[in-house]
Amino acid sequence: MSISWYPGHMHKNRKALVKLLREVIAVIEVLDARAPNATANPMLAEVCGNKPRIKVLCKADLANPQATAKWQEYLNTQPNMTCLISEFENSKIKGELLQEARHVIRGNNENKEIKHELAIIGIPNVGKSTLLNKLANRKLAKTGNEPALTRTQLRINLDDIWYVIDTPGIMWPKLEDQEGARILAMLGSIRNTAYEVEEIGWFASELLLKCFRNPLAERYKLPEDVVSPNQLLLYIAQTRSGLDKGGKPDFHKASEVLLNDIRSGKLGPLSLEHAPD
Ligand SMILES: Nc1nc2c(ncn2[C@@H]2O[C@H](COP(=O)(O)OP(=O)(O)OP(=O)(O)O)[C@@H](O)[C@H]2O)c(=O)[nH]1
Ligand SMILES: [Mg+2]
Repeated sequence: MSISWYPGHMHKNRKALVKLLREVIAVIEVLDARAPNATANPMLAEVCGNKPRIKVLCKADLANPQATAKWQEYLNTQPNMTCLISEFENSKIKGELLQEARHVIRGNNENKEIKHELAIIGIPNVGKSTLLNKLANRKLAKTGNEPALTRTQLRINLDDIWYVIDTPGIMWPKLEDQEGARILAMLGSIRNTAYEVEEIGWFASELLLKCFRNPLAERYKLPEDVVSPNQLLLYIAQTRSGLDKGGKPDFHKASEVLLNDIRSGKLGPLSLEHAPD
């Protein structure tokens, strides 16, 4: 099944974003540190035009630190762009972001009379609202592990000069790269009505067996003869998620167990993409 997810509210939110971006001095583009390429919305480059972009690799605590550092190094070489890293339990991102934002306006003379706005943008469920709360030092925006939770823009002032706006996550109309789309589904950035859970469970099983065998084996106490996606999901069904009403292994539930474990970091740090050399 081909994955596609661009509901009407995202089209509306895209229009609102275009309007907002006319006002802001820079954009903070949030990416998932585990897959900075797949979680980058290609439509945003066009929407942002020449606005300075500060990319923030969020959920870095769920990724491999060396791989994330390489992504940061790579993204910092791109024109008109700076890259920062954010982890759940680490609040240094606030100081770093404001330092970067001041750097952006330095050429325009930081005028105490002018208010400067920064928009937090990105695809759903990458950590935009969590970042806003970190910048505000309190929970002002609703957060949660489900895509498209934020439905309207939320503007807050950090001090007399700086304003930050949280925006709803937006996708783009056609997901040309279906491999990337499966990664997005696996990480929870796409609503589960837009894909077959078992298909993504199978995709995740194949990828983990190939590239992350050790954490997988440790989490599920996996016997060595479990080598295929079918065997892995069957094993999870037998040992964890149980049987369906007909007494057969429930592959749907097994897929959900695996996907929830990936999303919440129970398999340890997973970097699914590597920065170009
Ligand atoms: N481990 C970890 N989890 C995070 C981090 N940032 C966000 N999360 C979790 O990821 C989930 C999504 O976070 P949100 O901030 O709601 O994501 P969002 O980008 O605002 O999502 P939408 O509003 O749907 O577009 C929540 O369960 C957060 O607790 C992080 O740095 N590390
Ligand atoms: Mg949000």
